[in-house]
Amino acid sequence: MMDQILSRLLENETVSGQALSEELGVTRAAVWKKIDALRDAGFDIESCGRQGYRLNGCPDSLRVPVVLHGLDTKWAGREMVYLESVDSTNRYARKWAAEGAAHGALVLADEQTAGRGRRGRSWISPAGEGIFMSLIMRPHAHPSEVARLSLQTALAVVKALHDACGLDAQIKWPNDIVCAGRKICGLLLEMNADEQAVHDVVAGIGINVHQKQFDEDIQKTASSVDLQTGRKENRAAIVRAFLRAFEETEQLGDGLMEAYRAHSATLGRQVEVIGSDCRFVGVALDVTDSGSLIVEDQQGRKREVLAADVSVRGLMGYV
Ligand code: BTX
Repeated sequence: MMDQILSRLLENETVSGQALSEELGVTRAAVWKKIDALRDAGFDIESCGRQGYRLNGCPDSLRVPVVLHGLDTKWAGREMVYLESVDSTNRYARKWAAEGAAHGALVLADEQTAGRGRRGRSWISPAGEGIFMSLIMRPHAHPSEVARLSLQTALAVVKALHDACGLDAQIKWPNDIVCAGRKICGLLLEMNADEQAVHDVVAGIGINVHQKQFDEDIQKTASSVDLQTGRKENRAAIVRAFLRAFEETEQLGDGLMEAYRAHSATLGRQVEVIGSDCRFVGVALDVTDSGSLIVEDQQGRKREVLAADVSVRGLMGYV
């Protein structure tokens, strides 16, 4: 009911308590209670006599009506769930996908208590500080084509940060989003597929937005959007920009790889490739359609490395 009231307040100049109670089939006292709860959550709601209520200001909230307000996408984010706290939006989204969530459904959380990174690592996800979201997709694709979605997601995040905050971020292969040499976003794509077909893909995106400091182990490699722009950015605006950018990047067709390369922080750099059974230094030359990195080693051999097998580090630091 809180979200229904919030939607009405976002859509209209003033909303009468009477109209709300009739529309929602509850007493005016019940409406008043919810208005109070919204005020507690930081929404600036003015009581204006008989006219009812007016919304004068929104906090930095990821509640569904706030994110939906002004969203102009066709399918991305058209169904949305917001959770104040969840273990992992990816875990939640995979379950929802298995239960039949639509293509484009989005899970958003204000906090994750067990945010997942790649290869069993964890993603630090403090309340109110970041964007933790998972986009569910049902692509008509062969499992081998899913790597493209991962490149597309990375590109959409870069575009969103540019459109919503004027930030020039880059992609550190395979898909960390970095700014000024520090990680501001991580991506984790998980798919449910058999040999012939992909049933669903969950693209998990964690963006550091308001953090001013980080745990000791990531202090030197992490940053946040606010630290980079010097402003307090709006999380809902970034989510909307991401959903829009995702639909736009889908239209790129063959241009996707070119756009990815143009925003790569890795290509053309000296890198160290570290795998369980290999370790070498070389120059990153290209990224293939299937998402692997081509590195020319010091003997002049071109070697293709897969994201699942190795990590890549710049010789001059993290990127
Ligand atoms: P990754 O394995 O590339 O990155 C994880 C590593 O990054 C950690 O081991 C740590 O060193 C560092 N790290 C952890 N938290 C942060 C942070 N907040 N900022 C910068 N560095 C950090 C990247 O994995 C994939 C992350 C995806 C997170 C999203 S959030 C929504 C969705 N749900 C979920 O459980 N995961 C995804």
